[in-house]
Amino acid sequence: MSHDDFPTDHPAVVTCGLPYANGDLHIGHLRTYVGGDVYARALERLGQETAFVSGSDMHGTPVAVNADQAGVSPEAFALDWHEQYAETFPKFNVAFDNYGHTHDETNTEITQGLVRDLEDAGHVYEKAIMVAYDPVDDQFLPDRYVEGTCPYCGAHARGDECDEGCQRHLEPGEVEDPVSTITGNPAEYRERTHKFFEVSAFSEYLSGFLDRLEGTSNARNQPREWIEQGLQDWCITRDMDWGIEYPEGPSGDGSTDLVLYVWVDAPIEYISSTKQYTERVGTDAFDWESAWLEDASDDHPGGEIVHVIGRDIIQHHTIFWPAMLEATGHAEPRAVMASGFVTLGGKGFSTSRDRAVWADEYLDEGFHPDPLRYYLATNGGFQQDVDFSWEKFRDRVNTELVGTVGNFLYRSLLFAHRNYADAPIADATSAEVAARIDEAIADVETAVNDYSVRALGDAVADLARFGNEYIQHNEPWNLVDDDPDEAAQVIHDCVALAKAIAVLFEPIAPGKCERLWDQLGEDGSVHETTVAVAREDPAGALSEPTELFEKIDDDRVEALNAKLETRVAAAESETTDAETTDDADDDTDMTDVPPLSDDRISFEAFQELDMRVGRIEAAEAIDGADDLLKLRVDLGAETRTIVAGLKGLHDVEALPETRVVVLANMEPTELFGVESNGMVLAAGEDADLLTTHADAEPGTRIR
Ligand code: B3M
Ligand code: ZN
Repeated sequence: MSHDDFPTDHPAVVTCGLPYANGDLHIGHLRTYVGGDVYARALERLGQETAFVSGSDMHGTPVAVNADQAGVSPEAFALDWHEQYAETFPKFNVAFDNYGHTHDETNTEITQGLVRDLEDAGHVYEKAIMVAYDPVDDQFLPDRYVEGTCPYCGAHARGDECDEGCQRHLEPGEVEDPVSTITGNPAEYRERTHKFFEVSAFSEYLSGFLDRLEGTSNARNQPREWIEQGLQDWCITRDMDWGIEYPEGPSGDGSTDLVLYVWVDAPIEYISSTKQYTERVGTDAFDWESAWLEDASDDHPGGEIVHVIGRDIIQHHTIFWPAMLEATGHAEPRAVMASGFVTLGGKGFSTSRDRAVWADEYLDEGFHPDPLRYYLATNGGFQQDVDFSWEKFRDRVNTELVGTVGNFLYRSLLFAHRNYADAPIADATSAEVAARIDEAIADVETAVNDYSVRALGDAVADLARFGNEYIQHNEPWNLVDDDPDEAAQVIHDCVALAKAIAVLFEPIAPGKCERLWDQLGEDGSVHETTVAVAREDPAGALSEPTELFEKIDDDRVEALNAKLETRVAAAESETTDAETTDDADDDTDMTDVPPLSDDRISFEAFQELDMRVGRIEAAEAIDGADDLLKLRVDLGAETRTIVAGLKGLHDVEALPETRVVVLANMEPTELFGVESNGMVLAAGEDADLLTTHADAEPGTRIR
């Protein structure tokens, strides 16, 4: 890897986190895939040799538990979903160069080889640990087969992650009060010997790696804290049948009846998928080894590896994975882009309650994929959470895609077609417009080097805005008769701008830009062009244009909302899905309510809590903090600054004037450089704010 600006001389590999092959994809899942696809296309636009790869994650308990419920084998279950994903991604113009899966031969071989290399390098050891076991059902309970209490924060947690609390990865044996998710039986801990990868030996390397790492800042900041707290070694085996078998050791004594932990073979699929791409296109087109293998003797630093992931899997990609790569002579990732989550109308998606806009459903409604790509890519910074609602979607489509980009293209091309079709328009693009196009190209280059998918979209929207002002200001329709040369120049400039938009907008709206390319009478595919083509004179052989983007009207939005509400109500009335095992972004199941505490406190103890009615005066995001808002809260006697984990869960603009309940004598604490003086009380995963029933004045004591 280099740290030179893109494009570099090394091959790049852009990867997307592998979806677990265990259920339908909704539009929230699409954010990282669209982000990765936009980024990979943009790199290619700069002339960077790029492979864009991913695959389905077939193993582990997220798949096995759902397969159990469906009553089929994990293999058949996962393959089925894998095939569906492989069909769905291209429908959203997410065009992987290779989309494999973790259970195929390539990945099995590479994974077992890599684990052997880890062993050979002395980085793996055996240790007896306590693992959860169901004595009634007589089976071990790895990962999602067990639930309990997080030992770090006390939240309800899965066996392998504190998904509802502090988000930590949990090692086997860590979750407290374990209960089997299959039978509901209380589990016990039994001793078993497992294999551990010595991650702690890489602390120093990883600190340096994080200093070099590019991408989004959340991917550097969070892991730094984990390293400071001291890294634990990582258990890489599981008591399961489903997974990649632990390889025989070099002396033959390493064989075990264990499988590898899913998080070992999952990222290795990034390598395997790249290898499969090379096998298909040949090493001249793309050489997977020069991308993934580090060869210092050859002054060969490996490729530019860019991982695009959701922010819940930062730890795996910035600690475990780079340590594995470093230990086995692989290239170091150059960047990790970790996206925020997508919420639906301000709340989490819930697959069990059908509270989702499904990927297929979006297409079945007749929507083109590109407007959704634009929305997901540009509605917020990559690390911020993005809220989707049909209203917000309508607004951005109607204002920006139809009103700004589409409007400029249609009015320019229609005018040009009517007056100049087939005729050369003017000799060259004017200096003013050529300079503006150069500026847009520079914006795109900066966006790529800043890993900002949103800035890519903004660069084009700004260019179209300029186009609208340009045509409006120069009024070519008034010049056609009086000054035909000047009219021809203006319209030539507009067509040149349209061509530049086609080239620069292709990463975000590839389908629409191919159509625009056709309308412009240009040869071949816009996908094959690089940014330099945005500066070339347009072909000029225009066909009759049609509008590129369609407006969404209010009735449509109402109908779509009504459909969603009806479905959610129907799903909620079927209360039988207590055992659902949804993705991390799912709402908490109501059946998860923990038992009431037996530890009683005295009235005096309660009196020590100084709880007050507060009124939020102002709310704003805090730079660098994924979940936090800075609130100014009127507590009657004084106004306090309070930091609260409400970001992405509440509409920031709607918060002022909300009445809340505040624990006023909470110790002050500093979060992201802001001193928080009190705690705003809220219920559950969605941070449902506690408020008062009538209008108790700010400062009123709660008793
Ligand atoms: N299969 C999905 C997730 O936890 C998981 C990603 C693997 S990436 C190597 O988001
Ligand atoms: Zn926790």
